[in-house]
Amino acid sequence: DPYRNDPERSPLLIPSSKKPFNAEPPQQMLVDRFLTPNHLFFVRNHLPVPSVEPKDYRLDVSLDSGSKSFTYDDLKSKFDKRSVVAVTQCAGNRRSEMVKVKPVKGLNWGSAAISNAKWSGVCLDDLLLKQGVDIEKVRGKYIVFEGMDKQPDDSPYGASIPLELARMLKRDIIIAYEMNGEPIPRDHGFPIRVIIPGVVGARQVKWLNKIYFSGEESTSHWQRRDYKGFNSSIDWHNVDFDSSVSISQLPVISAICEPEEDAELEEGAEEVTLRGYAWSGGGRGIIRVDVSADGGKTWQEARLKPNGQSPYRSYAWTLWEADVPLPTGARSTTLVVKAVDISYNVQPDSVEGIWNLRGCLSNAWHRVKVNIPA
Ligand code: MTE
Ligand code: MO
Repeated sequence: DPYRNDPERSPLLIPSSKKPFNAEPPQQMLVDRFLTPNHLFFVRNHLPVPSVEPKDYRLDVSLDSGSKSFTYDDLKSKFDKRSVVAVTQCAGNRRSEMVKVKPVKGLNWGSAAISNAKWSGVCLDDLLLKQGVDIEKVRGKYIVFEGMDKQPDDSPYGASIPLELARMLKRDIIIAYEMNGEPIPRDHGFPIRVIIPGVVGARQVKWLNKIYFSGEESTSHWQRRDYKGFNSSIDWHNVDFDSSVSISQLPVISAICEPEEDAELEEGAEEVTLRGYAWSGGGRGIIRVDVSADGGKTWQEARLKPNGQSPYRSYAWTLWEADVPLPTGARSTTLVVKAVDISYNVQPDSVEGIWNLRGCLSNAWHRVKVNIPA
């Protein structure tokens, strides 16, 4: 069993697959805290979790000028420590809603394949500068990251982002050795992972051991044959993965985490309290969250809990709450949420129009049906 050395996990996590291990926390617990506790942070593994002894660890950074290896101690002691609070979200978050329209290939994620943590480590820029390299001048089109987890044919998990994007994010890309002030747990990339804030989870390579520049994207399955979007008429017979752009910065999303689908509210309840998250990729902060208790006919604004970041460089999520009056006499109703980011991007109203064969980017208005016993 290649998974026999996987770490122990919190019994609170709800698995969507066990080998490889994939799991999300209970959604109500997800929004109890601004920083998701490490043991509740959602897990997305494609392969067995590598066991790495810190003393044996090396990060190889290859450049035109030659390559250099950094030990775990080098990374922790030879550089300034930088932190960023950022969301990690799987492109498949909320996929289960897409499945209801038409089947898709992928793990059946609910609304909790997303978490928010404070990551600390070395700024990518500093790592390169140490080797005398200015990211503004480096040649190549992509920066490629490789992990230590391997497929049966020995090829590692890998991902890349355009150099242009790395330049834009510059000091915000972190080669992380800490998650919420602790060494990164094994499931989340011990000892080192890259954090690329505002960008899809798939590029935040865990168990990172190689960085290099290239004229082309990472050749990994996950870069070339997965994590791309398509229109809803594309199916597995006519899909051409090469024709679509890799997902990087994610669109605006929100979800109601409480109450949950099919919840029984209090007898004769006249009001309901909603709690949830909102977030957008590319550092775009959330400026408004609208909620409805009548299926989207009428709306009110939720109370936002400020995340402490600039709206133009907002990588953390925004938690929100709202007390909403329920339609009088109704025995059931649909609660809805939709968020607006600083670019005034909004969420699509229905999932039908954004359906895609991999079930990625499921960010339609989030609807939750609840019952109100008389
Ligand atoms: N890195 C490696 N090496 N192997 C992986 O399977 N999964 C990716 C990414 N980095 C993955 C990886 C995907 S698809 C996501 S969504 C995030 O890690 C999930 O990070 P988490 O497990 O810390 O929540
Ligand atoms: Mo993912």
